[in-house]
Amino acid sequence: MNLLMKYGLSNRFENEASLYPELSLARITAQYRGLYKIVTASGERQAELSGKLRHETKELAKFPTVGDFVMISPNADGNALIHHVLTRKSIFLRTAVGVSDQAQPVAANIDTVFLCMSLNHNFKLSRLERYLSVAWDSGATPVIILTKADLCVDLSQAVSQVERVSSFSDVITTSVYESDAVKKLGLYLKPGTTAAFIGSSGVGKSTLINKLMGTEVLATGEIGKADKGRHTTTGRELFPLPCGGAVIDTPGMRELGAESVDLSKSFDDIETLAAGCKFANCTHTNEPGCEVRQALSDGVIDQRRLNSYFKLKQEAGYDGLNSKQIEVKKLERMFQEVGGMKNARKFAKEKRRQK
Ligand SMILES: Nc1nc2c(ncn2[C@@H]2O[C@H](COP(=O)(O)OP(=O)(O)OP(=O)(O)O)[C@@H](O)[C@H]2O)c(=O)[nH]1
Ligand SMILES: [Mg+2]
Ligand SMILES: [Zn+2]
Repeated sequence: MNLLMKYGLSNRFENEASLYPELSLARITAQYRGLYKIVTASGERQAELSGKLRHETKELAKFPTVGDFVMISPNADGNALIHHVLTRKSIFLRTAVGVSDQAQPVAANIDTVFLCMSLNHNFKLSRLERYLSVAWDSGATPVIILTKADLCVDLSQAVSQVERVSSFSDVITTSVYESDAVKKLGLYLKPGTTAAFIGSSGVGKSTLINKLMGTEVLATGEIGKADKGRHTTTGRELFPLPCGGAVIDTPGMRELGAESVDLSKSFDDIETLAAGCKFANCTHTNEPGCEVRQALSDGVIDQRRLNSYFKLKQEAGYDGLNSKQIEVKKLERMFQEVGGMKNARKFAKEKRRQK
């Protein structure tokens, strides 16, 4: 059997790989100091970038990362050489620490992002909103996992709070003391799919993955340790699961950059209200005919959620822009590498015509 079938391989990638008959298909399972751990049809091995690929890749986000399907050739020294990265179906990015303006790839080709938050003192709705925005932007579907349900005093209240900020996502609660986690998460882990676990250190990501694997493969740690800034999981790694799907474990991410966030999905209620404001450039602070302020005074939305919306909008560099302007700004960013605003305008015009 092709080993890659256990590692989330689907037809889409098999088809694209057939365009390179002289190379073989592999998936990146881990990455450390310039070296990659990959799995091929027949087994695991190490790989490095070909000189050409390294030279031609200008953007940090375009470098191969965990979850990428790549085309390789054997190399004399035993390590394989990576020549191409197959077209990604999704990419989870974070703003790199210490490298300004460059987004760093966290995981590629993920179908589901399990956003984990624990129900004890890690519980913070604004954090979840931020994670949700970044997740929607990745192209994968976020599913919210509230961990450590055993430590929560009022579970139904916590869940309804979370449901209010996550209109499009499923919400799941788990606890190590209950055995149904595998069943709950298994729904999202069909063969040929990949899920990534994202969330602060110590919320129980590796604990859940161990449960899914049915063995204690991964080290798990004490939350006290994690609070002091140490992570139990130190690198990202992709694992095959008995149920057929593949999962990526990640270390807790301190600051997930809010770069290029999709506000329309995680704040769809506010964005919908905003569309009805009297002025197209309404800032929802003191303008007459503001639907957002109206909803606030009617108790339809609360101040905390509105503050999160403002904060995220500001951080994303979209402060003071309405949703149409945000779209233009996004296009601008998207097209920076392929010819700038001229192309973006053309693209936007065509898109408008299609509507
Ligand atoms: N009470 C309780 N503790 C849990 C639960 N799940 C995990 N823990 C504990 O929380 C601690 C951290 O769990 P990990 O799985 O290592 O957390 P992690 O998210 O992988 O952390 P990093 O690898 O640092 O990002 C461990 O001591 C676990 O035993 C739970 O449902 N209830
Ligand atoms: Mg871990
Ligand atoms: Zn308004």
